[in-house]
Amino acid sequence: MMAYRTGTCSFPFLGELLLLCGALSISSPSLTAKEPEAMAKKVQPPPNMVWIPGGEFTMGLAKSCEKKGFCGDGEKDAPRHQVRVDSFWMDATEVTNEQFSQFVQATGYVTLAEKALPAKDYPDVAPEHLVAGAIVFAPSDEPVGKDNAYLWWRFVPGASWRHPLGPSTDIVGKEREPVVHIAYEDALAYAEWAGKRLPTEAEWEFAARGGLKDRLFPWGDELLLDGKHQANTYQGRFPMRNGDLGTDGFAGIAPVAQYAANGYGLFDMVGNVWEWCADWYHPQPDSHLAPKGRVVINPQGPEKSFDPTEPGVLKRSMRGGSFLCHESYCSRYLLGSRGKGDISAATQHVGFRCVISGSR
Ligand SMILES: [Ca+2]
Repeated sequence: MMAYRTGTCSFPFLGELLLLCGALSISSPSLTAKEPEAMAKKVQPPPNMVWIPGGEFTMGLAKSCEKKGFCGDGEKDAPRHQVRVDSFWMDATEVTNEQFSQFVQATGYVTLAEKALPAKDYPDVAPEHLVAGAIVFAPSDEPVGKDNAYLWWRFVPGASWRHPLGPSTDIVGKEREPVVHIAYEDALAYAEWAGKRLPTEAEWEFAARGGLKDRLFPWGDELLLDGKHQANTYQGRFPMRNGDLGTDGFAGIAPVAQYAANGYGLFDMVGNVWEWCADWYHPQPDSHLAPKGRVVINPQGPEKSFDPTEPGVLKRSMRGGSFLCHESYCSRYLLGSRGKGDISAATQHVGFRCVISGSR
């Protein structure tokens, strides 16, 4: 992720509080005649969410990535281990512009990208990077190496979820596209308002697998199924101007739910936009380590952020890859592979979805 707008502040982890807000559990020692009816109302599925039955699974990249040469840069920080997660509800789709607009209209919330950063809090950041704005994909006019993402990203003043590519752009007609330019605290704020929380990495991966075991994608081990794309990624010359051929049906971001859902009814767990998870990022999180043969139960991530490539930047994990994932560059759309994001960065290919703990 980019280093723009990188701060030193941290943001409170609201997961535990939100767990309480979102719980649908029922307990009543003495039932009356009216209570069964009330209980029936309580266990109605939350709108636009699907039930993820908890269970045990192998977390991490499936070994089949080795045979296919897909492992790429995702393998080294996605070690395989056994994990068990409790059941939960999950948004069927990424949070859309329409949904985020409802949140903003109800609360007056202003996202991080819409606010200029105070110079006194960021003495090491150049003044031109303290203005309100966000990080936008900037295709190259010439072929470039794939080892320096700064070559195809740029900070655009005035870019935000309302203006994804800059001040002259808007989201009219894009109500069903996932909201983007969402910093981690923005995702938390939405989740709290909605009575939800962000998923842990373990929950996210368990859900993304859709009930299948040891696969590279929610639908199997091949990118295409019966010759057809199953997710919005990138085909063509990356990251060239007009290089995105859109063979999968979309050049750029797609509206949500344009491809088949996985086994749990979740859409777009691969591609389209990255999704924030609640865990701090660490390449080898202690919370996921267990003696061989033991199962890690409901891991919550490490206590601290640590990215060896940018050790001073606070980062949270993110999952799923985006519309910019290309086989020559990014293998992190594979199930089990991991992403990471500066919590204070708002970027064009990052969004989120929420979960609710509880029962049904
Ligand atoms: Ca595409």
